[in-house]
Amino acid sequence: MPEKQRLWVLPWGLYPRRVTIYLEEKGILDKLDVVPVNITTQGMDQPPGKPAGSMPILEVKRPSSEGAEDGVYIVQSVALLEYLEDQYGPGSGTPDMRGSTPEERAKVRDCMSVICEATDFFGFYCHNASKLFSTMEEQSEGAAKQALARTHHMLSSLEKMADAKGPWLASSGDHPMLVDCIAMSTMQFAEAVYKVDLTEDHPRLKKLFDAFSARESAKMEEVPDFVQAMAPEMSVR
Ligand SMILES: N[C@@H](CCC(=O)N[C@@H](CS)C(=O)NCC(=O)O)C(=O)O
Repeated sequence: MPEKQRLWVLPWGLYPRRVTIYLEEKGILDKLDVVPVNITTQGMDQPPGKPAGSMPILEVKRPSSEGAEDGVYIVQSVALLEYLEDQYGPGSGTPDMRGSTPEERAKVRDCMSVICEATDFFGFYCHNASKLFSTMEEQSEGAAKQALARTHHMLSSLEKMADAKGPWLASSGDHPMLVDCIAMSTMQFAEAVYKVDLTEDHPRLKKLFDAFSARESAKMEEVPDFVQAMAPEMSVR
C-alpha cells in the first residue's frame, strides 16, 4: 500500500484548524497521516521529516530518503485546501466545497479573501496585544488597536456579502464550503485561545458559529495550559 501523505499540524492552531475542520467535513481525515506537533514553553517540537516552518504543511511527494531535498510540500493553508479539493472534488463522493458554477466558485473565493484578510489582521492584533508574545516580539498598542479595528471592518464586509439565509456564508446548501471552514477556525481560535468573541456585533457570523459548533468537525483539542494562562491577557480589547 502506498504511504499516506503526511500533514503536520499544531492541533489547536489557527491555520491548521482550517484544514482539520475541512478534512472532518469531507470525511477524508483517514486519507492523510496527520502528525500533531507539540509546543511547550521551550518551543516547537521538530518531528522527523517535517520541513522547518509554520503549519499546516502537507507532503505532496515524500523525499527519496531522510534528509533529501526532493520532497514536495504545500505550506499555505489556502493552497493546501484548494489542492485537497482538487484531489477530492466532484465525483469523489465527498461534498463539493467550492461551488459547482463559476458564479458559485467566485462567491466562495470572494468571501475567502475577506475572511483571510480579517484573520491575518486578527493575528497581527494578538501579536501586538497579548502577553503571550510580550517577551518574544516588540509590541505596539497603536498597531494592536488598528489591527483589531481592521479585523472588525473586514468581518462587517463579510457579513454584507454573506448569503442572506445562512447559516453558510457563500451558499444556501446543506453543508459548509471552504470559506465556512476558514471562518469557523478563526472564530473558534479567537474564543478558545484569546477569549475574544469575534461574533460580537456580527450576528450573521454568530449564526454561522452556532450552526458549526453543533457539528462533529468543530471539536477542538485542548489548548496547552501555558498558552491559556497568558494569551487572554490583552493590552487592548
Ligand atoms: N499563512 C500561513 C500561516 C501559518 C501559520 O502561521 N501557522 C502557525 C500555527 S497557527 C504556526 O505554525 N506557527 C508556528 C511557527 O511559525 O513555527 C497559512 O495560511 O498556512
